[in-house]
Amino acid sequence: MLQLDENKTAIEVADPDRENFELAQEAPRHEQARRTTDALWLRNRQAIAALWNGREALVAGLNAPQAAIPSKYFYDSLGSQLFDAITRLPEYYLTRSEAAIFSRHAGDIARAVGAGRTLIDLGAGNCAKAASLFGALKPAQYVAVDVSADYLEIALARLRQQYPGIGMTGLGMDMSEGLALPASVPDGGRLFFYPGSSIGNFTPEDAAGFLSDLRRQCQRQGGLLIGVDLIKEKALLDAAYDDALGVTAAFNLNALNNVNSVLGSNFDVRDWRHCGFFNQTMSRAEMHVETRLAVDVQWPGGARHFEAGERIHTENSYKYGVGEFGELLRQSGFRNFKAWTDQRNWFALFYAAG
Ligand code: AVI
Repeated sequence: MLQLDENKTAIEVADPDRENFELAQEAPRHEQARRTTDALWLRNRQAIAALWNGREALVAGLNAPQAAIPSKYFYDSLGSQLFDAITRLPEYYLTRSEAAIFSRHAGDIARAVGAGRTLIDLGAGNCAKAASLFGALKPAQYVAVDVSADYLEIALARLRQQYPGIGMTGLGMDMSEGLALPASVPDGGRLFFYPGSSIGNFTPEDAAGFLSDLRRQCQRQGGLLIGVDLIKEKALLDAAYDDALGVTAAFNLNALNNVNSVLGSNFDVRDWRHCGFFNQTMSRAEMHVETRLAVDVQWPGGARHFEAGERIHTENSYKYGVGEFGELLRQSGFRNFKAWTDQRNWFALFYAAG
């Protein structure tokens, strides 16, 4: 088990083999980069199709005794913008804590990772986080993956102008269906980037499955840079998932609008309220939508009655200890890792060599 010294914000478990990171200068950047808008829109249609094909699972979730909506339904175009706003809220410390780690330990992180990688940004959103690391990490290529491809395209259009030397590809993809990278993504020197503690949105069992999949896809000289939110005082976590302005509430309730457009259902958002809190027993922040009154919701081929006060579970966000997450990485097949934390020990960034 790892111990974190309060005054020490970096933990080294084992140094990655430095020679392994002499990489990819050989990668023919421009040939390997696919940057056409057409390709992106094709994949966008695939991502929309994935949500569409997920309708069966969505209906099963709505009909379950404890109703649930998969959290991928947060991220339509409006949902992605609301999430962006969440990251700027005073209560939502995660993004700022992670940024503080990057700026404090940039040199150390860059040395661990090595230059010339294919940076594969999982859940890229507005691509700002990865772009802020281009200077330090010096990737040869950037592959942005997100379920909301239209949002991605806007961000990539701007980045291509700013960084003409980095080949850029956008993939509109639903990663909850597994990560199938196209052949245009080189298999050597992959650096998977999974910031923001998105791994917390998987159950620990599913997280182990996802991490094992990434480990397999690392292949030659690959690695994973991943952000993880740490267990902390309940009041801080309650506020982070139920902010004073109600932005998280809008983000959560917007899932009902997205479900309406995918399923043709008739949820009336005004009938529902947001619930967000930290469940200490399960070590996870939970989000639910709760009916203000008894409602009947219909969709083509189905319907469900909800009693007043009934909830639909929309998200879990698991919180870990540093040692506990290190163990998960190890179980998932990563050989060794390094971890850095912010000064308050609220958040950790891990680099795991494949
Ligand atoms: C994307 N994910 C890491 C966020 C989280 O904190 O679990 C989503 C979120 N849910 C509510 N606020 C933010």
